[in-house]
Amino acid sequence: MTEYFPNVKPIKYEGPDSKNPFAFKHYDPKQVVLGKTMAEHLRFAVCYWHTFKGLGSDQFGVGTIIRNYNDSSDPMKVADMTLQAAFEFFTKLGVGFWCFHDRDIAPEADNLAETNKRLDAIVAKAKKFQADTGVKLLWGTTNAFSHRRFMAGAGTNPSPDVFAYAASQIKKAMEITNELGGQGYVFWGGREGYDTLLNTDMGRELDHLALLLQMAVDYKKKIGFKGQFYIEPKPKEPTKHQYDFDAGNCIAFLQKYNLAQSFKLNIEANHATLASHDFCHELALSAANGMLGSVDANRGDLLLGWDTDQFPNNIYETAEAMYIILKAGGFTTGGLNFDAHVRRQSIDPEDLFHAHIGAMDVFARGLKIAAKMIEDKKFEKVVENRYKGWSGDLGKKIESKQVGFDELEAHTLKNGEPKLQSGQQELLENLFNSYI
Ligand code: XLS
Ligand code: NI
Ligand code: NI
Repeated sequence: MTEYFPNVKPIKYEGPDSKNPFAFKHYDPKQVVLGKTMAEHLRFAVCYWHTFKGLGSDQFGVGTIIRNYNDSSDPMKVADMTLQAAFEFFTKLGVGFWCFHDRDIAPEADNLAETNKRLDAIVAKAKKFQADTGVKLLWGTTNAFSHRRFMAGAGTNPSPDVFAYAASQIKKAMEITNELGGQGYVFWGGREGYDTLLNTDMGRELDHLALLLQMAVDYKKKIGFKGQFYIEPKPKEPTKHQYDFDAGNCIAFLQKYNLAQSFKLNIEANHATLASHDFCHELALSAANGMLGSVDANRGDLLLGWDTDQFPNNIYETAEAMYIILKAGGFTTGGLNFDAHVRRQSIDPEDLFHAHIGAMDVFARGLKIAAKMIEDKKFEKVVENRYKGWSGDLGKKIESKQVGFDELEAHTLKNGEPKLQSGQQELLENLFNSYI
């Protein structure tokens, strides 16, 4: 078999003192942290689109990256070689999972029937690679945003024919995800939004998006697909405004259309900042609503206003994120998918390894720090203490709905000004620093 990454041997854990750039310093898959191994906690996934199909193009220029698995004019030959390269990469890196869009693994043909045949051919091979390597599918999805037919959206398209096309693509993508034992399926509304209100019937588009999702829920039952459905919020890009703006918007939308039971959220760090939130806010809001499902682990650049999809490298952020994730019970079907790409000038195949090794290590460190914070219970006690009034007489009465405005007014008239307590933010930030 051709080796596509001949210069790289399987990546091993060598510990914090190692100077080997092709080794993990913190990610030790077998190390047990709070009762589970690091591999079980972190459930790392490599994404197919950026890692194997991304060639460094941007708004100002075509790709800069040349890969040996692209070296053919036959698109299915390229698809075959890429799949083989991908599984070599997954196993050398030692990740348990991968994620893909239908169009990443097999290119579109001239019509849907032919396109689906191409998919079937690749999926059969992927299934064999999965069985041989033990690498599993974290989630699958459809690309209903790149082709020109989707220029005005998929489920929110003004044309019912395009809606039908999108439904057909999702149907097939769900089937192949099921065939590959996918643990989830993601809906990212790439162009489900608008560019100008002058041509947009917003209420109708929202209704249609919900209809499409309801059909997917029905079809999931029909084919017995057991994976978890996720919505991935993003506020803008490519459209000016996307309906799945942020976690809060998605949750309200799902509740309005009675879909909340069938979905969780896939939170992407860079999408959070595009929505003027931060990654941890989106995780915490999802967790507070019982809807934290999976994560697209990446980072943006505060000075660039778009989805730069860089690899995560901020230990403060991964520590706080893992703290929230662990507090919410940890991942079940979800995991940490590196929806990130190397920079345009990182043209060597080895750069793909450096990117993932660093990202896995920074999340492993985050996990270790978060576990220590949980064991110490210091932050837990601070929060407990801050809300302790709610365990007193008045708090209990309010929470159990025994009192209303009249009783609360009487309480206030009797007791006067409430006693205040410090939020201690600086103290707590110092405490957090002491863990890093
Ligand atoms: C794009 C999204 C996309 C989804 C999957 O910004 O992050 O890659 O994760 O369609
Ligand atoms: Ni994403
Ligand atoms: Ni993104």
